[in-house]
Amino acid sequence: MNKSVLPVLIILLFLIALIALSAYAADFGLQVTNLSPIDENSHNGTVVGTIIATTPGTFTYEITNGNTSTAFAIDENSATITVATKEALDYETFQKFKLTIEVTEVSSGTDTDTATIDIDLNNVNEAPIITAPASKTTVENTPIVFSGSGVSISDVDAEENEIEVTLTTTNGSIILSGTENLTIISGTNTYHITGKIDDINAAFNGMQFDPTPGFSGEASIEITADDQGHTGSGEAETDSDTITITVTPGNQPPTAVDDDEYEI
Ligand SMILES: [Ca+2]
Ligand SMILES: [Ca+2]
Ligand SMILES: [Ca+2]
Repeated sequence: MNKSVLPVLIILLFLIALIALSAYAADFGLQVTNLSPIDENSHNGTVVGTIIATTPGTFTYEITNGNTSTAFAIDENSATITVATKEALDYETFQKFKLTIEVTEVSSGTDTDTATIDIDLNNVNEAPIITAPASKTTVENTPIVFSGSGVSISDVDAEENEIEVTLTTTNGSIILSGTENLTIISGTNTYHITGKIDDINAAFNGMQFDPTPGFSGEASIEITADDQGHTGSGEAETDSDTITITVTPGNQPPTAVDDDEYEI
């Protein structure tokens, strides 16, 4: 062997040994207990599961990977995993978290083992959201047209399922901009609309409110949305909103006067 290579080789072997000693991957017989899928949006502090080291010793625990948006916390002594950020538990974003837990034996300070645990989220039904202006103003006998996203419905988990929207008007009536793919049952000043959200929003884009002819004063459109339970566990969820419409008096046509009253 070339004599100049020998010192380099010795140093390399020394470094390799040092690295091996400084982080010894031990086997603590790690087990996960009480782990079960949890509902999205679970409150902070909800217990998710516990890690147990089955070999004798005292250990500390730390989440080292997979903890997106600090969704979970682990008690470094008891190894109990809990929800830390409920907003991070969003089924529509993540259905599963895969956490890496590093376990260190206290007396050595360097002996570590790792456990990987999968935490599945359950979908919970979340409420629809109505977007609508709080108020509008128009002149007597003059319609209001809601264009663009002036009035619209959203629901993070309704997907392609049908929801139900009810419009109730006072002192006026509604004309939808379309009825494609929708089931509509109309009554006196009420419209029950069933369909997919995209189709309902298409019908709302260009929707017209006609004040009752000759009426001035306060009118309104009340909107309620019921997601029919789509999708996830739990009850059907609803939202409601009211658009207050001020109808101002318009120019009145001249009133005919009986000429006889002015006869001299
Ligand atoms: Ca969600
Ligand atoms: Ca959901
Ligand atoms: Ca929903």
